[in-house]
Amino acid sequence: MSNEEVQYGADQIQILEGLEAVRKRPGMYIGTTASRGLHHLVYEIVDNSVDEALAGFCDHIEVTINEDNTIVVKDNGRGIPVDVNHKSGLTGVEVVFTILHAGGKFGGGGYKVSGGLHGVGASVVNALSEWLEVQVTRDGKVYQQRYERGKVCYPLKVVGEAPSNATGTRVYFKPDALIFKETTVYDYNVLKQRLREMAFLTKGLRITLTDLRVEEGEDPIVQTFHYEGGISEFVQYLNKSKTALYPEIMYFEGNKNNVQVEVSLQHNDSYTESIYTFVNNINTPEGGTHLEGFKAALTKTFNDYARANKMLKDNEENLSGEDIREGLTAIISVKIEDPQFEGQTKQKLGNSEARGAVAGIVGEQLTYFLEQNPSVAKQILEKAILAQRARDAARKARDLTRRKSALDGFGLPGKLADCSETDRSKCEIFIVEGDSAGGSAKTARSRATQAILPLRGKILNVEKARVDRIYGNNEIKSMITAFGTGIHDDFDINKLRYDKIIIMTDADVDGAHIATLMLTFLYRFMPELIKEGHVYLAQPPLYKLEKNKKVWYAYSDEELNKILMDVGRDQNNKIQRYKGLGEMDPEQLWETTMDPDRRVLLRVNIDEESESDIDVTFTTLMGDKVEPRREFIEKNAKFVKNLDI
Ligand code: TTJ
Repeated sequence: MSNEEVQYGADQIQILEGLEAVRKRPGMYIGTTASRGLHHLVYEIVDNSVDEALAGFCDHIEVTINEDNTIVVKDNGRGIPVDVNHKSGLTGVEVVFTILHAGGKFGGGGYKVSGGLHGVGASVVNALSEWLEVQVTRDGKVYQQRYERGKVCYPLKVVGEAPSNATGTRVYFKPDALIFKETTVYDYNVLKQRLREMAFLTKGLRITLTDLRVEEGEDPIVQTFHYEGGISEFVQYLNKSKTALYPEIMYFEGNKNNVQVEVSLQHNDSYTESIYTFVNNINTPEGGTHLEGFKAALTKTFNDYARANKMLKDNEENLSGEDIREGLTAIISVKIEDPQFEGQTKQKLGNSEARGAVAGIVGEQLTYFLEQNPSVAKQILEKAILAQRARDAARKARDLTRRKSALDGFGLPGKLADCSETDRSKCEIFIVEGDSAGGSAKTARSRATQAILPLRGKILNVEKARVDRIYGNNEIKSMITAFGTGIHDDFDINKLRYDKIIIMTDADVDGAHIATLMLTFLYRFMPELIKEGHVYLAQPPLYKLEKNKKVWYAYSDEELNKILMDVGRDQNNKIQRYKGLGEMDPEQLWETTMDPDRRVLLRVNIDEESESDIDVTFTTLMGDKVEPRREFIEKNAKFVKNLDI
């Protein structure tokens, strides 16, 4: 055996040990072996092709999900080098797929994508695949190599001829079911989301996703993502369902401190801020230095412009960053050689050079843009000045409710009919739609433990209003003071004056809408009340049935039918359909909806899994003693709250 062969053998053992380590502790390399990790394999391979695109040698990547959940990733780049690297004695291809951390970086152009769990390389995918086949097309030939659970099956070999100008790389793999025990089934939408994002972030690149898992005879699902405008089109896409404040989408780019920076932005007429940040095409949900640089430059540039153009007078305060970012949609994308990730989940950029780079480029180019587009500048600043006034007004309104609640009791709203019981755990408050129903409820209630707060008409939709209107709204102010908990930073659940907050509305569409608006307010401003189970919906009946001096109430059509089956359908039945709470006299309201011994309440829950949906779990609460009078079917209903993504 020659010296060289011994050397080769020793390297082989090291390589196998490396990939074996990946198989032993896959979580260390891809985070999880659940569905997320399975999808991560695809991104890991695609990242290599994106690098080739960034280097300027590839403009099309095709990803295919085969019928058996194997994956093909194919690009039209230069092809992974096939010649033997003298140091390792291995072909470029074998280095890429068998040596840890040797992600496709062979000098020249592009940025190595690393940090977090990304950029761990194709060898990790290889190690975690039952088998993987790579084909490289270059120099008029097609080369191929196959691996099984990371082990080389045969040396790289020529398997065919190719047109002399064709080049590219194709990887075909099957995730190992021994590793991905939970699932080996790909979710089209998950891949779609990420591949679309990658296409937005790499302008000009075309990414095609094909799903072959369709019924026989049906066409495969094929989608192509291709954005010549890059992140400007990303901003346009995010603002699609909103009303833009001005038609222009700003785009700034440049290179500073070895950081490549791209920023795009446009305001819409909403009040929320949506900024998404990326480092080497990886999302950084916790932001970091690039985001800090962006915010600092935005705040300074707009204030400077406002002063220079007399939109802010000398004696007026600067606009806050928050005011300027009201309704802003923005994408910040930086590329950096050696990104440092910080924070709990390693999703926050730490490199300080990124702060200066983004601030410098945005500051310079935004200043120029505003000078060239004074009408856009004016619209943004007018919105920001309104936001500033709203924030001032909100602060004043909040101070007011704060002072009132400090007086405990004296500041209670005039319309509130409070209860006399001092033990809070026995108290409940009914929030009632309309003054007339409020009047009946006040007559019907048990004074000791039940308080009534009537609200007039529809309450404000807090999703669609600025803070000053929210805090200025009388119905909302009444609720805040009645509950006693304070709000926001002052919120203290221990000060809650009632154990149960019961929303009582008509059993019709309008009533349901009002209840939804109420829940939206509570969810946005006092989510703890819902999380701690203090919020309920009253259930007024839909029908009253009278027969031979006996009375039944039905809470649904099915229930009415059931009762009619029992008592018999004949002309002695007197059926009354309630259209609103106001149609019931106080006694009926008490019997059917308010009496703790007879009523049915629904408790409102928040599903921890998807906090964006408020789940209303239908639960019977039949008071403390009596056994349930009627059978109750447990149901779930959803008040879906569409949060901005
Ligand atoms: C590197 O520089 C020399 C010419 O080839 C460059 C290269 O490696 N390009 C390249 C790699 N293009 N595509 C890849 C690639 C594609 C897939 C699907 C998977 C992997 C691991 C790499």
